Amino acid sequence: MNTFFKNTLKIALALVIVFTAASFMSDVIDISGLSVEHLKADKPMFGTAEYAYDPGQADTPEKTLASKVNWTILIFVILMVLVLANAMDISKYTAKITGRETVNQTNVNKWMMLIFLILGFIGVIWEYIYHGKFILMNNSSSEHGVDYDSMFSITLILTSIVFFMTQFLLFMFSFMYAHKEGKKALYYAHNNRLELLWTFIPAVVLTILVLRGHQTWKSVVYAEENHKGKINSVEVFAYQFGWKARYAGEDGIMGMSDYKFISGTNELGLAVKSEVDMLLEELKLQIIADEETVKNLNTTILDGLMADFAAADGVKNYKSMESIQKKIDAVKNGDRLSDLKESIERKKKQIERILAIQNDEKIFASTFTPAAIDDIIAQEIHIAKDSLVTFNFRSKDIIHSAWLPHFRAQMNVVPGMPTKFTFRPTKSTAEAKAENDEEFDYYLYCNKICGVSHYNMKIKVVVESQAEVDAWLKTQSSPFMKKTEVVPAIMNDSLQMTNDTLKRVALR
Ligand SMILES: [Cu+2]
Repeated sequence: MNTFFKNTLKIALALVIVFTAASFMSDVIDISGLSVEHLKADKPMFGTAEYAYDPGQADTPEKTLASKVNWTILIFVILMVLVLANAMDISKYTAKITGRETVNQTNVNKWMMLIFLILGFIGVIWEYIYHGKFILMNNSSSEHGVDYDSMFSITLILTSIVFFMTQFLLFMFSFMYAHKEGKKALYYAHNNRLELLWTFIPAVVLTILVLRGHQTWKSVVYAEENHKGKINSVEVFAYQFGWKARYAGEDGIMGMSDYKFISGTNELGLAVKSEVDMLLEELKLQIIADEETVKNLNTTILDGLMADFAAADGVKNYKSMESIQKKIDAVKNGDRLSDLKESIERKKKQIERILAIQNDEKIFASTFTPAAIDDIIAQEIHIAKDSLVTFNFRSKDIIHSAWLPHFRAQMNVVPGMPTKFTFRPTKSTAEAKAENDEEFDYYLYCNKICGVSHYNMKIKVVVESQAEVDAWLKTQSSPFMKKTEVVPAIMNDSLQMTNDTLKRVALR
């Protein structure tokens, strides 16, 4: 009676610990994200409606109560306790003390094998049903995408067959041929025929898969070289955090560009002489201003900062005091000075490099052609259905990756290293809208985590007829076309403005 009481007490205590732990964990861990409800809605995976913000509903009292004991976590905790108990081999000690076997480990293991097999298969089939549609797609909007999709499907089907077969054999044999008292295991060391079979079949299958992959890869990578005749092209320029599209203007030639030419008014760094001259002037003025700051750093500038600090102190603006104090520290410990010197050096180098281009007659002539002046810069990409198009990629700052999921295309966008991708769109935006919904649109996304606003780095892609693309291009602006006509006025204004700003900066 005494032992029975003790055991009951122990079990009750264990249950209390388990429930407390489960309740605590379900409060701490939010598992609502594991729900698959949102996947059933049959929403398009990409487009304007993706990642729609769902405010959800306020928790009702019943819901709150239900979430107090989270059954998934409860089962997890129980399993953990079992594992720990097993690890500490509690049953062995009880067996030693009581003198009889309490748990038959062989039986436990054998049934666990079977349960694991069944639960595992249910899990895999569940995955296929709920997420399979995102993997086994056959709705590609590009020519090569059809091959790409079918390769993916064939690989998944073949590996699934092998997976189900081997897992079934592995766990079923563990269940069927578990240890039995008095029964000896069969020693079966080698079988040539079996070895041959399971070497030869995978070798053949893998060779076929790899060869087909190589063929498809070749057709994608050499699409441009293999095509005779004209290919449409668009330049896609990446920066933190967005994209810009550039098209050749009336002349049909895309002008030269260089990162050294990038300025506030020339974001893509096109080789437009007037713009580059303006940039040179700006850089020279900035150097003068920086040098002025260096001269006055420990006198007027430090005094000014001290006065600012005193003023902020007067009104007890602690936030402002803190930021001013940081600036004062930077002046005193020399950080500001080295920053300024570095900045001056950088600008001098940039001027030097630009002049090297301008002063070399040959390079100058090949760089500053009139081609860049009529180039069109757009906030959308329009491409013609059923024609090959080459996307030429350039990056302003860091590595991005241009991803066109509907066209099964992706290419790294690397600063200083132009990359490209050629493909043939086969489904117009209108057709894709009819297939999905009116909200649908193609997008080019950044697929390389490149900073805080990476998630929002995308540009709309429109597939339409060549005539529609041409009509759209007519509505787009060539920013340097208009400017060249009024350049002197704008240039003077801009220089005056820079001058004023610099004076203000220098005085600070
Ligand atoms: Cu990016």
